[in-house]
Amino acid sequence: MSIYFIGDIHGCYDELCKLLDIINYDDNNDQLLLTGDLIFRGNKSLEVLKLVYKLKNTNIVLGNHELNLLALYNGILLKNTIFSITNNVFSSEVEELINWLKFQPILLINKIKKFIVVHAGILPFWSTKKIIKYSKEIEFLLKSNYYKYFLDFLFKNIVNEELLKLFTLYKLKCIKFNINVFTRIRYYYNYYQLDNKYLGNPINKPTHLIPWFNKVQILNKYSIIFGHWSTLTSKYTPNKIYNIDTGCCWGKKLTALCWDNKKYYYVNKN
Ligand SMILES: [Mn+2]
Repeated sequence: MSIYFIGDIHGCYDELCKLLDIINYDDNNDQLLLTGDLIFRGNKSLEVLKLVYKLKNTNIVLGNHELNLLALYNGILLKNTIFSITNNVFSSEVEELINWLKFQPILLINKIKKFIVVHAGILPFWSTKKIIKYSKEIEFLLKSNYYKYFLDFLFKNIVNEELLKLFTLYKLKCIKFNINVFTRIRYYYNYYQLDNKYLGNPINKPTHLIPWFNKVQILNKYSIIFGHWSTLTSKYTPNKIYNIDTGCCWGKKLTALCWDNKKYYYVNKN
């Protein structure tokens, strides 16, 4: 039995199949963990979702593009407001997939193998306990009957009274900040404000920006496997920080990491 991670697939279904072939993935014995952003940009998003949905020993964490899909499906975002959306995600089969997606976690933690999987990142001072608590709050809202209201708040800042029965406005704002950290962070500045402009490597970064993975406290206990940052090169990340988004949808490659021997496998974009 082996554990494999695969980075951001973004609708690159053919490359995913090839990669599963190369690692000889056995759904009965191995485990596959995906860093989120399975969809959009590439043109086979629906095929990717259907495949992952049917694999039984596979777990994903939600990325910003899965949240976009949930918002699109609920009419909170409009199709033409998302530049990366492609053709065929909205077929008749999608309802079942949406219901499955909203039950997927923001974070995976393996306390025995000592790793955490998240789409984008965490903040350096967050303890294991906090990370679990913050992710559970988000997962609770996504699974709940109030999930459309939560998406309204997330994408449009609309506060429904029903939400305020669950959390105070201040708490809701904290939850929104946390979900943005888990699914979108690359750099922060000034008391942990998230930057969404600079995508490059730390070597050329504007001086006020700090990459999220600098001085992460829980690295003394856990490794972190993440995606979301296809322009980040591994020589700029500390030990135990594994970025496995290698920009397949941008014409580069799709990456798998085998946890047992830390070996990487690649498939170039077709
Ligand atoms: Mn992403």
